[in-house]
Amino acid sequence: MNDLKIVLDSSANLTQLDGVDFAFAPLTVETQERSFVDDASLDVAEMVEFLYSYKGRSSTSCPNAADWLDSFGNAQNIICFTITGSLSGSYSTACTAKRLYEAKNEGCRVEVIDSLSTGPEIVLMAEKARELAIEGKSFDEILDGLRAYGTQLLFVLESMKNLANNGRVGKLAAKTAGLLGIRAIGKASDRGTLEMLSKNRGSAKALEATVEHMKETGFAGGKVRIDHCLNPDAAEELAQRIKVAFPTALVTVAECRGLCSFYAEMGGLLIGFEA
Ligand code: X90
Repeated sequence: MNDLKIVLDSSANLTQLDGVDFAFAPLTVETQERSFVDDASLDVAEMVEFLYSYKGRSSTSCPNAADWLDSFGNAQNIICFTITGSLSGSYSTACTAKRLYEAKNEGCRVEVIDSLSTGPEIVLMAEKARELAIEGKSFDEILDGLRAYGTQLLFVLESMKNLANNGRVGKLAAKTAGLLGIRAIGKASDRGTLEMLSKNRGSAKALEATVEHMKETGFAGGKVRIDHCLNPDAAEELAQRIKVAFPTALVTVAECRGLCSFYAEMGGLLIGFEA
């Protein structure tokens, strides 16, 4: 299929995807003083520094149907991936946009897929869709291929304050992160919620445990994508550890954009992988 458009929301941390028609719809990070639209022009580091010292209330909001329609443009065949519908309204507004778009544009097709995840796991799914499109597969064959594709997401967080304050995780789970030097590791559950796996003291221990959790979660040496929030050193060290444990692993490192930076917070890592 040479006319597939891939559309995501900004939770995927992807502003560009070569070889295929592509767009993304931004989420927004809001504080009482400033609002940050998570588009390609956002200065993520500046936002994270601001939030780090900001003491007031902050929250996020998902794209509305009009934002999604903008990113659909006038494409004929669209696959749209959203952040987990269990924690965000993004999936629901994308479904509304799909109904409006298909009603208005006869013969056009939009498939909305709830990733039940975020960040790098969405990117793996989008790259799989692109690969199948470039191979010449039909729309339905691409959807079948995506259903058969197994991926997982782990996270390593130094603070879960914003997740807890916005009701995306229980206060008790959030308490373990945020203690000095403690990193909480968890995964995206199969219901698209946060599932805690372990707490670890210090960066080295946390990265070692992450590789172990990847094994337990079914990783055997395929594609891995690590998105970090202002923590390139830990991301690189984790990439090295993964390559030592799995010589066939193909590891990519990238930066979180605004939405994931808000929730993963300074130092946070998100690891998407094939499993
Ligand atoms: O609609 C909105 O305002 C967006 C709400 C998003 C809430 C969760 C974002 C999580 C971002 C943190 C760790 C990974 C969690 C895995 C979830 C399945 C990243």
